[in-house]
Amino acid sequence: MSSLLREDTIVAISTPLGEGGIGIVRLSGPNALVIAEKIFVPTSCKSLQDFHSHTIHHGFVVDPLSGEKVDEALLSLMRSPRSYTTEDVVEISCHGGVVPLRQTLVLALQAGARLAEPGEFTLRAFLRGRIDLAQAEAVAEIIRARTERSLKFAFRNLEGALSREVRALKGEVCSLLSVLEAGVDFPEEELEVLTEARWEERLEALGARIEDLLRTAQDGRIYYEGVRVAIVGRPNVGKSSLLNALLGEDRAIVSPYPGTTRDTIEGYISLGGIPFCLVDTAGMRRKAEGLDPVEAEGLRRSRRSLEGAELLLLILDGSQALTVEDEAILEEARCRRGVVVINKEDLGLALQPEQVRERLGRGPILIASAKTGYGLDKVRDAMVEQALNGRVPLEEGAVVANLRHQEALARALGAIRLARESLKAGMSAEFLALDLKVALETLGEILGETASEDVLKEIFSRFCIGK
Ligand SMILES: Nc1nc2c(ncn2[C@@H]2O[C@H](COP(=O)(O)OP(=O)(O)OP(=O)(O)O)[C@@H](O)[C@H]2O)c(=O)[nH]1
Ligand SMILES: [Mg+2]
Repeated sequence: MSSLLREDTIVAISTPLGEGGIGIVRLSGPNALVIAEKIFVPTSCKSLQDFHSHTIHHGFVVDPLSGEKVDEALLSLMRSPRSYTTEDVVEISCHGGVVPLRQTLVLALQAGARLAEPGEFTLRAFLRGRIDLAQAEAVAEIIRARTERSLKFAFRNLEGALSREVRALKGEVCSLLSVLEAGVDFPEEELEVLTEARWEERLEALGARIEDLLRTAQDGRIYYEGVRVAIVGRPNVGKSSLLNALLGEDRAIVSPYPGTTRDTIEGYISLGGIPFCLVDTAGMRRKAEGLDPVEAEGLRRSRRSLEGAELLLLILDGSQALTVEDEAILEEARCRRGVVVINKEDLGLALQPEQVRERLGRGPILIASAKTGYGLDKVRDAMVEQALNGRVPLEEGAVVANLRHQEALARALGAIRLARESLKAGMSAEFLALDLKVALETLGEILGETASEDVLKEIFSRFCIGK
């Protein structure tokens, strides 16, 4: 870990590159002030060294060699240890253009700073002990959050919801271990300190708590990763119209001619806090013969979308009786999660939900009109319900959103189960202790206490530069 914690001063542009109101160049490290002093001239003409922590100063970014002003800017100063990294941090808010930001960055580099690696500011906050690894990862989750709900989960973890839970689990494992170790020192009293039944109970409760946490990973994932929905149906039933109506924009071409959509078209919406990726597809035809190569490729893509989607939005034309093509698609959808929409309600219904039910079995069948908007709220609700698949929305507590955490928890659970088996098999206390130590170490990985340098590098390389 020590080789990752370097004593130099790093710099990066911390805002996205492009045109914006402002852009920020951030410096962190023991020489942050010395370097900033070389390239920033405050209008007050005071020395930066005299500025109090957590103050903002107007001035100019100046090239120290030519004395030329590069940009007008505001400088914020956060002295160690009350800063993001716990080091001295200086942030220069420039005008938000690529050139002023790049120039300021180059001047800082020439003045002795080193270009920060991705996530290095957050890495320093972690290595210097301001946050643990689970919290550092929550920072990346906040930046990547795609809905309000996933942001809420990530924020809870930044505030330490997951870390507290993991620490509590570690505390329980430690307490069991200390009892065991006392027993090892006095073999004749082995396990007597706690009766065997009490051991079973405690191990079981521990396992159940880890299982609860793991369950939030499954339930939480859809809020982070979203749900892929394929809009399928035969040509001309109104798939693209429904995509447009759900997105509230004119995304896909709609026409009265069957075979309008040839390629797959994607759009994103957030429903019930879940990000949905809607994929409009080319109408499914029974026979691929007689299609031109573009249509044939469109059909192949439709198939791929149908197979790759977690949810189907199967569209039928309600103004017509079921066709052989509809039946074929309904047959494929039988074993899939999804919502059937009987569309074109405004034209009068020639197709009743019962007729669809006979062919489908389970799953919601709704009547709607992409044209008038009739029934679309019910379609949205049904999509959320199907996506949740009987799970209740997660209202409070820690939510595991990260594969690394999930994997570590699963290993810890495995170790606890092994411990229970060792106990049942009447193995000696050493074996039990071994399993518990594995659980302890694995839980420590989540907080970063026992994470290797490679693991840390891997995690922080996925951050953006300047974070
Ligand atoms: N009256 C009425 N017409 C609709 C409705 N939905 C779609 N249409 C019409 O049906 C025709 C086909 O609509 P599209 O959305 O292009 O159908 P599609 O399923 O995407 O068709 P392909 O891309 O060819 O597979 C268009 O003329 C739409 O205006 C509806 O709810 N009511
Ligand atoms: Mg279409």
